[in-house]
Amino acid sequence: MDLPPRPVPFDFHGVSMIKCFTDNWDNIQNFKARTDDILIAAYPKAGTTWVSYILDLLYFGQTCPERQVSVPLHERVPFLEISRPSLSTGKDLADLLPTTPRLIKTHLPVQFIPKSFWEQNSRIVYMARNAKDNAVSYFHFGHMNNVLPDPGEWTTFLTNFMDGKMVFGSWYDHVNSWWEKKQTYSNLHYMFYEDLIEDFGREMEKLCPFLGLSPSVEEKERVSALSAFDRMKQNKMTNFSTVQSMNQKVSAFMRKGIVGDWKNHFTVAQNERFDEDYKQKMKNPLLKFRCEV
Ligand code: PPS
Repeated sequence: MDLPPRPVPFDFHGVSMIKCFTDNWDNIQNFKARTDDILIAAYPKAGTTWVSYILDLLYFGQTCPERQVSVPLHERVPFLEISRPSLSTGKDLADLLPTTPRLIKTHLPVQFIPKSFWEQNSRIVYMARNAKDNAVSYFHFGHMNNVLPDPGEWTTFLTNFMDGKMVFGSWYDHVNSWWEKKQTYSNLHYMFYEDLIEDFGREMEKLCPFLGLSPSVEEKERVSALSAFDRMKQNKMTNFSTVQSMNQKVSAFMRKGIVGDWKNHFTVAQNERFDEDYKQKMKNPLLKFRCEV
């Protein structure tokens, strides 16, 4: 079967984007957020799906068990900015969500978030992942998902990552500007993938009060068990096996789910160059990432 040609990124208000995330722009910008909406924001491949599933289980795991086995996670937590021919747009799916709260996913950099989220003071959970593992995950995803530009060879991809020539722009700008936003917008919970890997229970103790939830010990254990990597990888509702554009024979969506896979990809020279460049771009001493746990 012939695959459709890969899209070519273009500059969109200073951020590298592709058409399927900008075609529905006016409708996205006019999205009517509600006070009780929860926006799950992350740079691509930072663990968006993991957080989405955790929130979905916390809110609806007990009350809507049938949804858990019949509706894929990407429909329960629509991707706000996506618009693909002959499929409902993420914005329309979000509008039609029957749940309260509505859980909505986005990869948009902070300056592109529809203003109604700020006006409504909606809760936002931001997930960040260290740049090296994030780049590796994005590289493999680019190969398996034909909606994205061709990532090319690893060396080229890594240079493009460092130059911010990625769909949704620069990782450095994304994590920094969301971090800055947290200083003035208190309804934003900033999480790290590495922390969640290291101590899931501890991170739940921070997340649940932010969400206004106080699940029982048993409920927290259930969420922890169901959202474990291997369980999500086996679960057809969370492993994206129903999404046509993804060729999971090339690389699984639930690929490795670890901290430190970058060591299997970066050469010593690439790592040195990356670290040097990183120091120039990541000057805020309060925003610290861990590349191993
Ligand atoms: S996307 O397509 O941008 O929304 O991808 P995203 O969900 O942000 O990131 C995918 C990576 O997250 C890993 N993942 C997990 N890791 C640990 N535990 C759990 N439960 C989990 N769920 C998803 C997924 O495996 C991708 O990372 P890599 O490194 O490629 O394995």
